[in-house]
Amino acid sequence: MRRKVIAGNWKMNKTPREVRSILTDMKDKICTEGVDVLFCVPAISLVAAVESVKGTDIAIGAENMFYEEQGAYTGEISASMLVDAGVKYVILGHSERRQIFGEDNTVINMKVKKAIEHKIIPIICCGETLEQREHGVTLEFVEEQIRSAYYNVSREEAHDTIIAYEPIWAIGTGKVATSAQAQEVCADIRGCIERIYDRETADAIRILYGGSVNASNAEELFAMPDIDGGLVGGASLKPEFADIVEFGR
Ligand code: G2H
Repeated sequence: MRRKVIAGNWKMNKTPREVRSILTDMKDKICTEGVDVLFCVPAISLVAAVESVKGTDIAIGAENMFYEEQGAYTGEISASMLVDAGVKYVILGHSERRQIFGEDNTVINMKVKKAIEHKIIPIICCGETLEQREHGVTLEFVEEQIRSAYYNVSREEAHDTIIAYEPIWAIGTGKVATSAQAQEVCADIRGCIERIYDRETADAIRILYGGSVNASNAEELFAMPDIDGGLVGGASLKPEFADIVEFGR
């Protein structure tokens, strides 16, 4: 039985002061028993977020990081900086990073390896565009993203990683994938992990669904056998996030 993960992704929303105030308020309303709960917040608010949830089981994640250790990479943030700030997770390869900032599978693989090296749990995002879905190439496209992300990652290293399947056409659009559509791809991703490694690793890795998850659709999505929780954007900034967490317990 895999423990579910409910992760908020605040994207480029809220100032450090707002992050502190929202988390201070939310942390008492969220029950973390039996479920892993985390908030991924903008880099400038990571320290404030870690301080705000201190004393609870809520963890903080970053929304991105760079794959080099240190040096002349203006504007970037390293894995060691995240560790030092108390960050436990990092979202890698979100479609917004891929589409707006041009991150490709190779870059994402390098970031995955660097996060693992520093014992930060990567939440590796994948997902197809509407055009790809309509052309019937969803599974092969997502498989390619997964195979690349895990390139040169050992079975042991892969064990604690998390995958988030986020169909691009469902992100922030209010158009959620049906539970059957989400389950089909998540099951295929699990099959892909088994083909890369083995059954045990495939059974261990948590696969989340992301894309317009809210308190009305979370229960049905999380009941699917291969969906181990959610990467929640818009709804993670609202009080309904506590209800979404309840469906993961
Ligand atoms: C997908 C998701 C969070 P939203 O990007 O990663 O956002 O729930 O707003 O669609």
